[in-house]
Amino acid sequence: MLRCTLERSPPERFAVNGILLRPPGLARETCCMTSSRLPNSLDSFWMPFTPNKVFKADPRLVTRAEGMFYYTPDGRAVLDGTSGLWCVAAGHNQPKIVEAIRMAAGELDYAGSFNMGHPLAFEFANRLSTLTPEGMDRIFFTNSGSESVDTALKIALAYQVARGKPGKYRLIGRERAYHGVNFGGMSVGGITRNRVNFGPMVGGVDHLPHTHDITRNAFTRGQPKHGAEYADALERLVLLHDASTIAAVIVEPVAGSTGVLVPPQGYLQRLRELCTKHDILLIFDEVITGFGRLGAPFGSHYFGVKPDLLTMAKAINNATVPMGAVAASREIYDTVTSQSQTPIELFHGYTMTAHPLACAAGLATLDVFREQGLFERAAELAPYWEDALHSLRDARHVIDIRNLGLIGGIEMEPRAGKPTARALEAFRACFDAGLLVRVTGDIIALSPPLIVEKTHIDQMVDTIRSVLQRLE
Ligand code: PXG
Ligand code: PLP
Repeated sequence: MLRCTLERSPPERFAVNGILLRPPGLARETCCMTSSRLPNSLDSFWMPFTPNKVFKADPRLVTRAEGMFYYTPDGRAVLDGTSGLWCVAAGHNQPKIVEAIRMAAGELDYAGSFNMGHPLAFEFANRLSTLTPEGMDRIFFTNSGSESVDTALKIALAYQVARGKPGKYRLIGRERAYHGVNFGGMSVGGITRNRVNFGPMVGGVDHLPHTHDITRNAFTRGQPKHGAEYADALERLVLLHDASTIAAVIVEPVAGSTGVLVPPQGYLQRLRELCTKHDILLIFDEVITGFGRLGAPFGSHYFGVKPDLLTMAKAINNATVPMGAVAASREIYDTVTSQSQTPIELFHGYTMTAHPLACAAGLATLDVFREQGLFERAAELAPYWEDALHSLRDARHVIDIRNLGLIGGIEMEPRAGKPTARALEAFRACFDAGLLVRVTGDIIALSPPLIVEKTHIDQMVDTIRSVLQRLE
């Protein structure tokens, strides 16, 4: 196990497993310049979605990455089973993407997009619009998935106003959904812990039921057979609120963060039919399912269901520079821009919208996806991935396994009276055994870079099997 200790009295020293890593006396400024040098303190960084005290008492640091691997300060390779946080689709430190960022940084460090522009923004939007579902070719840039979600919700509301239906203001999310952490996304989201301490949320929000149904669907390969009828709950919300008050429904095509919930066969199609029937916009949150994760450009292509708005982030530029985007249908863009009562049609945007470095990285990323055929590769590997994951069916503690494209979820029986404890221990044990997994609840989630080899998949499954065997 990696053990980092910090000695406070000068000279400050940082040790991993007892090995002193930073020579005493090294200037503080030098120390902070690259990620390969270790910090002189872990105190100031308030870490997101992390038990800060626990982490800082027993930190796990990585200082370098390449291809399928992270490297710890002592040079140990850790196989990345999660593409970072579902985002490094083309593998780490992809040379072409790194070079594109270097070049862009030396040419145009920053340019805003309020009333001015730079070529990379338009070029990247044009390129992205060739990848999005047909007709969804108007692109609004943000800096994260959370911002993409809030942007999409605001566009949905602005569209209803622009078409003369301001009474259509309700937003429908789903239980167990993750739509980021900003107020809009948190409100339509359905993960209780992410909501409880943050007040009354955005008004006019309701939720569909989630589709997780382990009693009927456990150990399904791919899309479960049972549960398309969960979409019919929208009819009940329409009865309750009336369609004339509902602006949009937002769902993740495959719910990722909550623990890999694959949509039942026919569910998304049914939801699309009901939204169309009741004149409600459908938003697909494709922050995870976008960019080849399912072996197609977007989940929309994979499922053959077209939303009206589509959010993306993460793999948009291989997670090298913070960026997200919303793709809107031509109809939505045209309505909002032509019906506006004011010169500015949408009062929304970010200082960093379409940052030059993010766009340059995005253009290079799309090149890499195409040159290496990574979406096709994901589709070709998916059956091997499915077989490998389901070989863990008889592993200790496992009560369900789910998969689609290059996504996998392994659900464990929670330890009596201590939910999530087993998963957290599994995470630590896997890391120490050289494998990065993600855990949520008592579920191990996997989403390797699309460059993954079969030998890596075997290593993931072998490591997880032996970790589960040892775990109480
Ligand atoms: N929508 C969806 C569907 C997501 O999965 C967001 C929005 C928010 O994106 P940002 O970029 O603001 O984080 C997400 C993010 C995990 C994990 O381990 C998942 C996410 C983020 C961090 C960790 O499951 N999803
Ligand atoms: N807060 C203040 C005081 C600001 O001036 C701005 C932007 O100008 C923001 C927040 C929003 O920042 P961003 O555009 O990066 O989302």
